Amino acid sequence: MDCSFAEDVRSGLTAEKKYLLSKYFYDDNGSRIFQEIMNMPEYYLTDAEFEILSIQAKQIIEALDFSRPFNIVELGAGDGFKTFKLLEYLVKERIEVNYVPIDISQEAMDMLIAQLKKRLPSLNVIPKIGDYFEILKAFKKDNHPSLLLFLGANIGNYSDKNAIELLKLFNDNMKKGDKLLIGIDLKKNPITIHNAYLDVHGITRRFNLNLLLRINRELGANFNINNFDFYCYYNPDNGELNSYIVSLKQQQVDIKKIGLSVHFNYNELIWTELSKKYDFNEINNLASESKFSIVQNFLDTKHYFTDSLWKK
Ligand code: AVJ
Repeated sequence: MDCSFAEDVRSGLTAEKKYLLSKYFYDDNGSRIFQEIMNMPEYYLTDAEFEILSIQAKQIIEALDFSRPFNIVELGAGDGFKTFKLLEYLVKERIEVNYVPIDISQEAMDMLIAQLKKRLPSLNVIPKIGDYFEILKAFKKDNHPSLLLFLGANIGNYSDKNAIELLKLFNDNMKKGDKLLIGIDLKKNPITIHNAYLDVHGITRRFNLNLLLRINRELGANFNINNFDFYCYYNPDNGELNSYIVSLKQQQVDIKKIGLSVHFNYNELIWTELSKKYDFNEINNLASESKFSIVQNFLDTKHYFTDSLWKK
């Protein structure tokens, strides 16, 4: 069992303001619920990015200005659904690339490889399971230029300081001239954002409460999820969408495997996630603080989302 999960749960639930880390949402059940989120019409992010990569594949590849062949290294490839359109374009145009999907889930990777074998049999795929930076390091030594993909607005989960730190690490592991295509959710009508996260179907609620079920299963806890609810709110002043689990009564939960009893007050919150929305000033700042220059922003037609192309 992952012992850092145990330690992170302990730190989070003994803190003055309780929290759980959003990276733990994605166990097998959580990943399935996240698929459901991406399929909701309210969750505009997936459609917007899919549109960008479908309609503007040619423009994105041209803006790279890379010699061939080149590498496309995708951080957190998941099911590869969004990237498919970009890869399809490359195959169709006979542009020679090495596609290197990186993910922590072997199950997701096997599915991705099977799909690509079937639908793009001529694509050269080099799958990697494991640590992003170890794998990136190897491509820093490669003779061919690399495009890093960090899609899906994952950067939104990081605080300003942590985002810059992560992007600097990417930068350190790239060659001069390598590029990064990073998916960023933009500030927009707050009602649109609100509806994408506090969804009427209760799917995002299930996604959050699944984390308590994971703690039950993996750490022998006795959370009763009927005694908890989900809440999130968007602050248009700073672009922060913060998510919480709410304790619906005063209660105690025992987490057997880490020998911890946690007391919850009536209406006490557990903070679970930041999903930060950006404007272009903030994007410029993020890029320059992490030593990148911006080549071009590729937006969807509604201007909800950008795939921002940066150069080292
Ligand atoms: C996968 C981190 C981009 O923050 O929008 C979706 C996760 N959380 N609904 C996001 C999520 C609630 C998602 N990211």
